[in-house]
Amino acid sequence: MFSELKKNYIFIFQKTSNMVYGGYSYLDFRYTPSEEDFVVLMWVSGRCKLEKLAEAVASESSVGTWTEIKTMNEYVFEHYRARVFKIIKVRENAGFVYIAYPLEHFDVKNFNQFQASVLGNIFGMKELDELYILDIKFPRKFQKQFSGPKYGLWGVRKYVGTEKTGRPHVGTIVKPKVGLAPEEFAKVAYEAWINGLDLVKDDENLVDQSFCKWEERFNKVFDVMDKAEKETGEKKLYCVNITDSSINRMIERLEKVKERGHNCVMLDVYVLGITALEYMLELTKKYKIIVHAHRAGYAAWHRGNFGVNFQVLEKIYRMFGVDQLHIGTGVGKMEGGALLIKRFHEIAEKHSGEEKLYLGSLDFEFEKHIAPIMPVASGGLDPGKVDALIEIHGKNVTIQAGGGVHGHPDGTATGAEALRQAAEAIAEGIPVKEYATSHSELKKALEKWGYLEPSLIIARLEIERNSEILNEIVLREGITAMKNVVWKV
Ligand code: RUB
Repeated sequence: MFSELKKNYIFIFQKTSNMVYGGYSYLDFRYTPSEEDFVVLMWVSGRCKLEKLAEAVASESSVGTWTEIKTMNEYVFEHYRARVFKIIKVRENAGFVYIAYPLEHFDVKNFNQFQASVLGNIFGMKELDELYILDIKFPRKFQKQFSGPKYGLWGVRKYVGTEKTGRPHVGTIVKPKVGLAPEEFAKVAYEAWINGLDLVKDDENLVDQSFCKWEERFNKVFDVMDKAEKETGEKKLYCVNITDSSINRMIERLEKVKERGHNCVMLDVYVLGITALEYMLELTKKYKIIVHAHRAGYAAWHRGNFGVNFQVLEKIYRMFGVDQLHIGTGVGKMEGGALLIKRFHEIAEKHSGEEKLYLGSLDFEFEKHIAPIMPVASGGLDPGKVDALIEIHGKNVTIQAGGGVHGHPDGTATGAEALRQAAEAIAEGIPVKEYATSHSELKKALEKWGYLEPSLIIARLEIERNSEILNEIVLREGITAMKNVVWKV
């Protein structure tokens, strides 16, 4: 009974769906995207043939609508329409779709308008069962409108003084996430800094609660940071969270940060949205303040069958110019396997990269002036995971541990020492496990949390050598295999 109904429904739908894209064809398989086109790679599945679904998406996200319109003219269609230039069918009604959008379709440096076009209505189209934007290639001319990070990876390294040693930066998120009073918070921060950590940060959900008012916390932490810098002779970072739904409140906080000559703020970039982020970045660049970007909430876009891969957001954040960005760990508590997170690391650190279909990644190339950003690996880390983590990220990374510092059997001070020792081991090229034999703080951390053998991660990364097989799997099984197998490797 149910299958009969379903069959009828699909039949009726296919009959009536002849008009979804309004009588114009958006398929153009002979088209080669120009230097000025945006290229979008997406996974599409739905209730009619893949070609039709692709046309519907291209139409609705560019110049078309569900029916033929008398106001359409040749010029508009030729100049502003999106072109489906490649389709890889996995099933009759599902597959990978490549669409090119002309630069002139979009406003100048108005990302919201781009989002409303390419990442807008199409998610609500009823003929689609799945729509996942895997990647976007941003044309160079578009990138030229953005200035990129003021500091980025090398600016932050210069500030902290690690350009020469090249050791990973180490930091902590004060835990519990929320609840400590300013005095208690500052005490934890001080212990972390004087015992070797470079960075202390607020958690994503701590801003200005009644038990820990922003200004009081900021002033107290700033004072102990100053003290810690004098005592250790090292530059320290405090990523104070200024995120707010009120721009005015964010500006007020930023002014206070600037008045005290502080170096860094944190923004929850995904929840802020691009408008507020752009505005705040203009100010932070003017005031010469480093921006640490926490991505809380990104996974609402990134996971599931309707969504946008984090790598798209990452490229946007780099172009707009955050200095350090959470990109996942590959070994910790958050989603994302070694291969996927390695790709995210490349997008943060490298100038260019080749296409990797099995990861859903197009090739990329940043304009020269768009500097690399400092990748932040955070979430479920502890010193015993550092060797494995470095296999994915290399040394250009900030390693953050909340639980993995404050959960040390001897508390925050010893936990901070242990994490710094792990970073020193990396700088000296000695395995953390070996370094632990002569460093009791590190040894105790490994005893508590164990040691993740880097060989396990190396084996996962080596799977990439068989990229042809990975591509074959993805081309045969589609996004399910990509997400459930390749992304989890
Ligand atoms: C870290 C923590 C961070 C996550 C965010 O705490 O909770 O907010 O790293 O995740 P802990 P991501 O070290 O105790 O796990 O960096 O993936 O966005």
